[in-house]
Amino acid sequence: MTRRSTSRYRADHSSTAGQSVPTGGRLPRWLRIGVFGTIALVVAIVAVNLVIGRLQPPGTPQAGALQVHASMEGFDPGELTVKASQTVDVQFASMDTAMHSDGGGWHELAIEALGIDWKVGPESSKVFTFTAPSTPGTYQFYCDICCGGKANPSMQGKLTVTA
Ligand SMILES: [Cu+2]
Repeated sequence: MTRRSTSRYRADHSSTAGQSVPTGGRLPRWLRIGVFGTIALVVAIVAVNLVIGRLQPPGTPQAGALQVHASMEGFDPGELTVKASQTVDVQFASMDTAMHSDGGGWHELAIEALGIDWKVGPESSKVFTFTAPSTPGTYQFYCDICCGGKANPSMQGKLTVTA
């Protein structure tokens, strides 16, 4: 008697468990498709906005000024070339939004040897003027604000002063 009731219990238990697995914890198919579709759409909109944002630098580009864009990926361009003793305008822009938790979208372009330390806020640009040294050479520039600071290899650039 006890054996029978035990086996019966087991049979009942396993059958209900077997039924509850496919339905329990899963949303209906139409809802899953809807949720997936909404997420995919939101991701697509965010991606498109990021790309458009990257393509359009903040502020109107000033004629004659060298354009340097900074983002979490680094400097664009990463190499600048100027002539010795030349006075240069550089329009330095941050392509990142204030949403960046690391640095809040601020970027820097610093060359210690030349006393350059330019900082620009999120999605904005600023024109800086400097006079290149009279002797040719190369200078590393970097950003010390965002991820990893000065040690971050992507936030590095090179200024070449030609004769
Ligand atoms: Cu930076």
